[in-house]
Amino acid sequence: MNQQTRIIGVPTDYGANRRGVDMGPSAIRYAGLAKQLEAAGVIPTDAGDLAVPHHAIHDADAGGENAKHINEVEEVCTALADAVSGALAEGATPLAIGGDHSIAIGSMVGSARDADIGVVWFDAHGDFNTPETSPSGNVHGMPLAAALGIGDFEGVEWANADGLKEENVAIVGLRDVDENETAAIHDSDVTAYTMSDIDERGITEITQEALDIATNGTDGIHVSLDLDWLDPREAPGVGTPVRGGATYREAHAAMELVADSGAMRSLELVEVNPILDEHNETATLATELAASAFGKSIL
Ligand code: 4U7
Ligand code: MN
Ligand code: MN
Ligand code: MN
Repeated sequence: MNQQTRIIGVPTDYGANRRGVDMGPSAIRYAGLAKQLEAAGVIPTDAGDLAVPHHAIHDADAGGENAKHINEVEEVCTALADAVSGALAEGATPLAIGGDHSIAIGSMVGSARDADIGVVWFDAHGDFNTPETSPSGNVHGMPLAAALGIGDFEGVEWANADGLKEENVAIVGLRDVDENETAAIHDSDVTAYTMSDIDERGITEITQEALDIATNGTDGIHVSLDLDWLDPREAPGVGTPVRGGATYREAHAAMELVADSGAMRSLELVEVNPILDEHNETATLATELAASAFGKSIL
């Protein structure tokens, strides 16, 4: 029987500083996600969108300077964690579509609820801040630290991913990291690869090494794809673009290696901002990369 995948829409922007990323799920569906997944040979079902609390005046009421909208983020991530673990329990691979990257806390907590997991994190950014170190207070810059229970996140039950260890986390594609994040990444057992590592050793070797780290002794991996991992020329529709990112072919090559690993238990596509996009091309790219991660092949 073909693999089932369950699309879970998470239309939230509470973790980000830009409005519009909450429209990501619509844009990604409209770009043809279900068709792409079918082309990859998987059977998609769509669970619809999770309910996201409504705020009429979003920025005037951020609630908590150091971690803006943390209560809303908790509410959304708790619901997503249940949806992710529920899909897994029913034999479907959860595919969360965001939404800003704070949703990754929910994905990882849900994916690691009844299993030991690894994580491969494709991103321009470290997402390793804590409320204490964050220069912005935006939670989308904190999900890895949250899931690993670092700093202020230690013992924060809703945010900590129980079955995830630092030594099974690999970040790929870094090129914009805050000073405090650099120190925290060095202090941790997380492995991080910069764009320079990709320049020197090539996307295939780096991705394979990241997959080896994430699969080592685990039951499977969560793959987190922040579209700002790609170069802004390929993916202009993101809130925090950084020049010098992965090319179109490098991104596909990496996702094809993910598929070859046979280890992916959950996937998320985040940070697509349709307001900043050009003709929905970033959302379209997200659907194509998801297809590659699920094993779409040309011949
Ligand atoms: B994304 C930043 F300060 N590090 O913490 C921060 F540069 O999910 C950016 O990777 C975070 O897009 C980017 O706000 C979060 C900033
Ligand atoms: Mn608010
Ligand atoms: Mn990110
Ligand atoms: Mn990013």
